[in-house]
Amino acid sequence: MNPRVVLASSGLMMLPSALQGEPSMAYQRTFGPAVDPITRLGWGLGIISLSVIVIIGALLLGGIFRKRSTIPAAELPQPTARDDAGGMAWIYIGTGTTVLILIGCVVWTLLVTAAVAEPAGAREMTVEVTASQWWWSLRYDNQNPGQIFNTANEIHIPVGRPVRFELSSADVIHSFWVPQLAGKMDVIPGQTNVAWMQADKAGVYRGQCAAFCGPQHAHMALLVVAETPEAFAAWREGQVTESVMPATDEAHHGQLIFETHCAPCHTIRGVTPAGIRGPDLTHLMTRRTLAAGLLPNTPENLTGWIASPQFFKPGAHMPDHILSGPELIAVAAYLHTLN
Ligand code: HEC
Ligand SMILES: [Cu+2]
Repeated sequence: MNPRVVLASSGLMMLPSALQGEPSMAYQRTFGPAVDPITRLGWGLGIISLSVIVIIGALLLGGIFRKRSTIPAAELPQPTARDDAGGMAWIYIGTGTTVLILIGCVVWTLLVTAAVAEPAGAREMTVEVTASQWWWSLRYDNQNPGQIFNTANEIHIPVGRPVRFELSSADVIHSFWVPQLAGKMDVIPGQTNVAWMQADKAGVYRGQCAAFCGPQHAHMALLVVAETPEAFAAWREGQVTESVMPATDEAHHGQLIFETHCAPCHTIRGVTPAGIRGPDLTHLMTRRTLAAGLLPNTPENLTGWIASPQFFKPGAHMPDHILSGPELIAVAAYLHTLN
């Protein structure tokens, strides 16, 4: 069947209301320690620039609309040396003020940049982030190799602890930005940039690629879930585990179809270990969204996405698959077991 028909008949077209109803999607407006100085700087520079524009605009308008003398220029008294000196004084004052304001802005910017470059405390852990068109691959480092795991698009961090990020790109230039928690950092092919982030309050914070990286750039979001250290430890423990054999026949049938069609690109640890072109799906069902923040992770959206990723995200590097209806349902049933 035409995927559009499947989507329309399954209520998928009503995405916005589906998003609103999801309690976990209630984004919070609280910040980490790096954000206050950056926010103050942003507002400060904005207000200074705006004041300069307003003052210069007012002077310009004043000059344009000032009443002009009707006496012919030749009959005007010649300016004296004192008048000239007064005029020059204004030029010095104007230039001097401009230079001072600009130097002030530079110094302030440098101080803020230096202040937020490093966290106050020791960094809790390192997450390697690899940006691809148009999703985020995540690898949680650990001294114990058995504790290292991959996931995608949803970063979990413990509240109140600084986390280090090593950012690299698999294709073009991207930019890693979670505005409520930290400044932007470019993600550049062939280079590893380091950033850090700390959330002082539990919550779900939305991030977004902030450097135009192709047609689906706007749909390259990520979520940062900041949670208590206990909840984080529980999440991490779940993520480390390998996938278990599905219990039902249908899901098992779905797994076989997955191994044929999807394994070249997707890793499910314990089942299809080699796919790296698409997100790691080992614990897909623990994630809140699909396709880098594009769709809430509901059963309807998951089936719709497998049926036609190109309908939702034209140009995304996952092809539409020609699966029969029963095959589609079996694959979806299998993915539902990936907790
Ligand atoms: C050619 C490589 C490729 C193949 C084959 C492929 N995918 Fe994907 N898949 C991707 C890419 C790339 C993405 C990320 C798309 C994006 O968000 O831009 C993705 C995303 C997904 C997602 C969303 C994951 C998330 O966390 O957002 C699911 C679920 C998924 N694929 C399932 C499947 C299934 C099921 C199949 C087999 C029927 C399959 N894929 C076949 C490349 C592939
Ligand atoms: Cu981008």
